Amino acid sequence: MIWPGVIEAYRDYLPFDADTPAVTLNEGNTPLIHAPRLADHIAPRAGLRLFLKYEGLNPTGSFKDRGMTAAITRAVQEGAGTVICASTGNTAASAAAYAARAGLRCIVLVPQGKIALGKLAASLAYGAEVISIDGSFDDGLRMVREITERRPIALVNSVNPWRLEGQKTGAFEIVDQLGGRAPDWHCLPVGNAGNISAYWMGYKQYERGLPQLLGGQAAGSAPIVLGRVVEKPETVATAIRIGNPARWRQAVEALDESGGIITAVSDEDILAAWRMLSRLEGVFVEPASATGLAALKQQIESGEIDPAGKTAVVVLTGHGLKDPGTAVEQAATPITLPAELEALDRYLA
Ligand code: AN7
Repeated sequence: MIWPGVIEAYRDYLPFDADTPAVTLNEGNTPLIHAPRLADHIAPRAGLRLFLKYEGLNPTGSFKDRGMTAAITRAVQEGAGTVICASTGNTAASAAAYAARAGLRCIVLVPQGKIALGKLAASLAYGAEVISIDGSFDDGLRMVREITERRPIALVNSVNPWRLEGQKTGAFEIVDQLGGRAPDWHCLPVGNAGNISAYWMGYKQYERGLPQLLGGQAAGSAPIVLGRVVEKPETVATAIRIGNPARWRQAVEALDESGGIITAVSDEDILAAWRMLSRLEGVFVEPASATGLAALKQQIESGEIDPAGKTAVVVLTGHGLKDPGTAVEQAATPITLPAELEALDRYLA
């Protein structure tokens, strides 16, 4: 069977009519990878069942595709000709791809110099008009919110409720993949706070149990943890370099309802978690995507989370190839040898 994408797969749970044609790239159906080596590393001998929801395997390399299929399907239904978003990169790439598929004009605003190379490359390749602004994601979001009040352009940031409708399907898949019940802990990075809000909607709607939510923010961009807007957010995890999340209130509600935790993790801990994912389990993600794991490790170490016999799912939101620059910076330099057998033999000695 061909996986039809998240709208067809879960249409009964989504507010689309039966005959609305989906704009889809067959997103979703991403693997839930069992990670016993990693579990042993962060919680030795605790019997933690740890799973990685590898959202980097979506068509444009991030979880954004789940929400974008819904937002673009809706935009087409409403007769939009142009869509716009502000983005730290992944929303831009996803919007650009689905807009291309639907034949829509796509405009994306990105913070100059703060978007990872793979995201810029993809947005341009899909034919979006990429506008680099001398400001932050938050500045861009304010601009696109205001311009869409003034002009007939569809806003496809996660302030658009259809984005959350699509993204909540991640919760349905996790429950299905775990054999019909929610995990004990659901861990993920928090930037604009759309995804954590969407997952909570999904778990509640599916009615197969509720997890406790664990959200991780980068320490230099942690408005929800601090309880105040961060004017100049900074972090190596550029995807979540966001100082004033649009879904702030909804995320706090979800955290409270679930008995969850939101915590800040240092860039150093994000990169350590990022390295663990590649080296212990062979799963390459972009730095922001490791934030949920860094948060889980921190909370186990501090004793806030008891891992004994628990099931935890860590959502890995974006693929490692999104940010090759950081990956190369963080890695050892490749070894250089003459093209001679003896040189290789000496190296191996
Ligand atoms: C890899 O692309 O905000 O809390 O403009 O790319 O739902 O915002 C990206 C966010 C986590 C945070 N991981 O999710 C954008 C953008 C990755 C991301 C997040 C993002 P939200």
